[in-house]
Amino acid sequence: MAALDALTAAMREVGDAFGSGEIFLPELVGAADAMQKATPVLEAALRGQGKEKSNQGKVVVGTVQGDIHNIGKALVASLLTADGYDVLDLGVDVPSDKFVQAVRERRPDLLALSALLTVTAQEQRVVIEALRAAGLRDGLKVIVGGGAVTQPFAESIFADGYGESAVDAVRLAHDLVKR
Ligand code: B12
Repeated sequence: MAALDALTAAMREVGDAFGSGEIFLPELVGAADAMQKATPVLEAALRGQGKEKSNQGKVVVGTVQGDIHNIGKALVASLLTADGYDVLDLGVDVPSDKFVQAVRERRPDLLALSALLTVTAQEQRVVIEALRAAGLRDGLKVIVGGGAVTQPFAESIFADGYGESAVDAVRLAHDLVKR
């Protein structure tokens, strides 16, 4: 996971440099683009390592409505895929009804929600409530993460797990999904 740590640290550094006015939006977007291009390379390398795993369970991932941050969520999807999960990535800015529809049609074992903005973290609650209202919450494990999310927040919205990193997402999947 050294490559993952290096990429994540580099992106944080770029974010800090942007925040302090050292670099500007084109550089930030360029770094984000490089990071997104690195993700499938990392996924392929991880898949080639160790024993081939498959059929670990079905997962749906997405960044919640109002939030267009893709990189962390894409890493979560890639690491889970590399670990043998069958992952459907719904993308970014995903409304709650789209999550509900995907869960209804696909019947995943796990739903992974990402939010990087303080304002959009609340959307994770909306998704969980919409799933409950649709009668789809029982038997489904929901994990949450992203810079705007904390363990106490995850507990307050009745998520089944919180992870600080994409590696945590894989650990949570192992713990929560029993096939
Ligand atoms: C890159 C970036 C962007 C890019 C996104 C490009 C893209 N295609 O994704 C662009 C330039 C588009 C962007 C836009 C904006 N951004 Co921005 N952005 C960032 C930045 C610099 C890096 C985010 C990133 O990719 N990090 C690298 C990845 C690998 O880390 P990560 O996303 O945190 O994900 C890891 C973990 O969180 C975790 N994880 C993530 N999801 C999940 C899910 C689960 C289930 C689990 C278990 C784990 C998990 O695993 C990942 C890998 O280990 C951050 C700064 C920062 N320090 O985070 C700001 C930041 C997130 N942005 C911010 C803001 C405010 C915005 C804008 C609103 C700016 C504006 N005024 O327009 C817009 C948002 C528009 C919108 N509606 O979404 C703020 C959010 C503040 C807040 N708390 O609300 C931040 C923190 C910057 C700051 N310090 O102010 N941004």
